[in-house]
Amino acid sequence: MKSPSTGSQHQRGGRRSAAVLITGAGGEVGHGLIGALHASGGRQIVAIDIRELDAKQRAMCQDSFVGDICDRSLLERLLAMYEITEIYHLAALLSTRGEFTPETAHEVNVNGTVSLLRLAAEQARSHGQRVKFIFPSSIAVYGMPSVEIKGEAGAVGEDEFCRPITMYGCNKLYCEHLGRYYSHHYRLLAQDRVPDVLDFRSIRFPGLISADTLPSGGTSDYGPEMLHAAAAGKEYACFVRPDTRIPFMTMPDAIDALLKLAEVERKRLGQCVYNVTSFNPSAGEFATLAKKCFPRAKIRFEPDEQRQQIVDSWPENVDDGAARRDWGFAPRHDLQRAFEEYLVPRISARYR
Ligand code: AKB
Repeated sequence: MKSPSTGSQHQRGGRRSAAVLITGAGGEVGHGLIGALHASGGRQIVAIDIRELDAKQRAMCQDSFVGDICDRSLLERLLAMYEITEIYHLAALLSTRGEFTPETAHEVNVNGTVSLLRLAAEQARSHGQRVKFIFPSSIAVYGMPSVEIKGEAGAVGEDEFCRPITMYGCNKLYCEHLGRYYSHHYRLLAQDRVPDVLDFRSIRFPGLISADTLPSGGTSDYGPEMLHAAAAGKEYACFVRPDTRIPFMTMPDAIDALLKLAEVERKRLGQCVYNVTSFNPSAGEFATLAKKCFPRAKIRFEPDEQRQQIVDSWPENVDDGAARRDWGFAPRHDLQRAFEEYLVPRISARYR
C-alpha cells in the first residue's frame, strides 16, 4: 500500500494526473472492474476500500487507499494528488447486513454517496470538465406489495413499485435521485452556479453471480452460495423457498454493462437509471441445475422468514428494454450459457 502522503510522485510538472476512482474496490464488482479497466489500458486507477486490496488488485492500480469513504480528509488527500475524471462508486452495505445496522448502512450508503457526489462536483469545477459518476443500484429499490402481485407483475419497469422494504433499498433509491439532482439541478439558485458538473449514470443490478468471488451481506446471495457450495462438495441450506424467483446475471455481464454504460455518448441516454437482467430461475430450478452440473451437491431448503420477506419484495423480473434501446445492453450469458460457458468451468477449476 502506498502512503497517501507520497502524492507528489503523481503530479506532473505541478499538475495532478488524471485518474478513475473506484470506491469499494475490494468487493465482488470492484474485483472484476479493476481487471477489466486495467486490461482496457490507458487510464490510471485509484482505489479505495475499507480493507487493503489483495496484491494482485493493487498491482493493477496506480494507487490504493485503505479508509472510509465518509472520511473527508482522506478524500481531500486523494484530490490533492489526482484529478478525478470518472468515479465508479461501488462501496455499500448490502441488504442483509444493512438490516442488522440500518443507521450504519445509511451512513455508508447515503452519506458516503453524498461525499462522493460533492467530490465529483468540486473536481468538475476545479478542472473544468464534467465528471462521470457510475453508480450501481439494485433491484432492492423495488417493493412488491405481495407475492401474488409479484407473480402477476412479471417484468417491472424502472418507475413501478419503488417502495423498498430494506434500508439498503431505500438508500439506493434515494441515491439514484441524488445523482439525478447533482447531474441536472445542483445548486439551482446559486449565483455562481456551474451547470452540468456531473454526468450520473446508474444501473439497477439484479443478483450477481461470480465464479471467482463469494458475496457477503446480500440477500440474493443464495444463488452464488448454492453454486460454490455445490462445486466444493459442501452441504448448503438455502435460506429461501424453492419457488422464490428474482433476476440474476453473471459478473462478467455486469462489468461489461458498467463499462458500456460509462462509454456511451450522453445524448443517447434518455434516463439516468437503467434496469438490466439476464435470467430468472426459481431457487428450486437453480438447485436442480447445480445438482446436474455438480453431482456431489447436497442442497436443502430451510427458508428464513425474514430474509424470505426481503426476496419476496423484489420483482421476479425487470424490464430492461430502455438499456437495450439506449446503450445496446445485451448480456452474453443466458441461463444455459452462464452455466456451461462461465460458471461450471471456472467454479470447478477453483475447487478442484
Ligand atoms: C443484495 O442482495 O443486497 C444485493 C443486491 C440485490 O443488490 N446483491
